[in-house]
Amino acid sequence: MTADTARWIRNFVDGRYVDPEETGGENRSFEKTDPATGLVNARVHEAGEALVDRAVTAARGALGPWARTPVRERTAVLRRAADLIEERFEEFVAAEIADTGKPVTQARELDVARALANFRTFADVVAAAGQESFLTDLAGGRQALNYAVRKPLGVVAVIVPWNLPLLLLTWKVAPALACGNAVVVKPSEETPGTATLLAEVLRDAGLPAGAYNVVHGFGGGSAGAHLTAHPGIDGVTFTGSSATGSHVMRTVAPRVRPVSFELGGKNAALVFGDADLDETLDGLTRSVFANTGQVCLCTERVYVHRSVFADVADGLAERARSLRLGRPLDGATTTGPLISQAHRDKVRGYFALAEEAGAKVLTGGGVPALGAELDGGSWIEPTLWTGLTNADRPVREEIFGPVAALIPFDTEDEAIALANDTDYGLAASVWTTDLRRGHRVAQAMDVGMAWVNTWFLRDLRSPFGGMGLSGIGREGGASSLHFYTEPTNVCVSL
Ligand code: NAD
Ligand code: 6OD
Repeated sequence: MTADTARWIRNFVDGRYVDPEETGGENRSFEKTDPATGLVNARVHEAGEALVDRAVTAARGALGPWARTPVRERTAVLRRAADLIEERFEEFVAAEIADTGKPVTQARELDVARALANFRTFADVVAAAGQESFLTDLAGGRQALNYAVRKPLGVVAVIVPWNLPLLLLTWKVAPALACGNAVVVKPSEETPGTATLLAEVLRDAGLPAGAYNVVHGFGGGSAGAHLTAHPGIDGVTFTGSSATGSHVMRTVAPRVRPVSFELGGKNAALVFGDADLDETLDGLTRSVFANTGQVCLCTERVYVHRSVFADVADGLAERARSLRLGRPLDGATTTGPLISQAHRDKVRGYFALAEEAGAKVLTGGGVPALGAELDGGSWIEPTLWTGLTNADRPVREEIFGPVAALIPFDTEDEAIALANDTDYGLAASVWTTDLRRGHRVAQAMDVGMAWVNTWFLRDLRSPFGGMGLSGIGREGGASSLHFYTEPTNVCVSL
């Protein structure tokens, strides 16, 4: 597809698409390329300050009526949205692939499947939510009744990244809407497609105009910055890098708006000598290489007990070599490209740093030649290193690619100290057949999520988020209800 024939992706404000011609002096657009080929496959209309303002104004207008809609009707809209995504499942899969180049099996089984689960789960969670109340004993035998009513937070700015675009968007939009908020979403400039399709689905599911708006563009100087600086937003839920999170926090600080931040990670796996080798290698293969390493939860540091170090290193390298890079629509493809050439340059920068630090490359370390149109894409080889330590930049900084450093340890205490020696605190996985050790070590991890003998196994009712540079707050189940609502405590003297 050439730039001239590429499809248009438009902004969606107040229940309808906005044509580029309607935005006068702000009529700017940018090209979207297919990461698998490097070819332009869409033109995206960029929202300027005036269009972002229209979106926030529309959301403010929708807020009152939507917040007053009974919970059973709001949750019915969410369930219809899930049904409509199911009906248009393959369209969502195609849009996600066009934006990311990810393998069709993953788009179906993870990305779009989780959008359904997000809507259905948060419909259930909000429908079942109760309120705390306390009977307070007063002097003289009297009592007071305290109870809290939860009100929607208001107009929520939802800003999301490119790695799991629909999954991460619906993870926030579903609870926000279920709680009665109106949202203005800003998808990543790399992945505008599924957020836009979702607008049609929510409209068709009966969501009032203005309750879900999409503004496209970049961060600084573009839609992202206009949205977070807008005085009409009541809070920001953001998923992305720690550096951008810090920037967004400074932007909203003067107006003291609440933020929920799901940020970067530098996650560790700890493999003990008693681990089930096959189960561990299968788990590590997923946790290091899933989505081409572009999941915030991916493992980039693997600490292995010295007694099994050689077996784990050899076994993981063999599995890495068996991953199949190729066309997204080929059902046998396991591994897609990185999101962009710029991101590949960043990952390759860490390949150079690892080499300078004396790393031994167990496998990978380069750019594959896949032939034909794929050679224009941003492909990278799954890569494993030994010979690095926690002092080296490739072991300290988030790379966000299909790479990991394997580092030996001798004792449990040493493994815990190595894993916790990081500025991040998102996730960890512990591999052992000694369940007492599994609990002990998992609890000692300074992270938001610690898995034992598994990875990225999710119950959407449980808290999700990170410590340190990995974020602020938690979402999921009751944690989402807390972020997307504000309580008013009522105290009645009885
Ligand atoms: P990013 O921070 O560059 O961008 C994220 C979003 O923020 C995009 O929509 C972008 O346009 C927008 N943005 C950028 N600058 C902005 C600004 N000044 N104001 C407002 N918005 C702005 O991140 P990315 O490269 O898209 O995604 C990768 C990062 O996201 C990695 O660090 C990864 O770990 C993190 N991530 C974290 C989680 C989690 O749950 N903790 C999940 C997925 C990704
Ligand atoms: O599973 C989730 O709910 C979630 N927020 C996953 C985040 C993955 C990061 O890339």
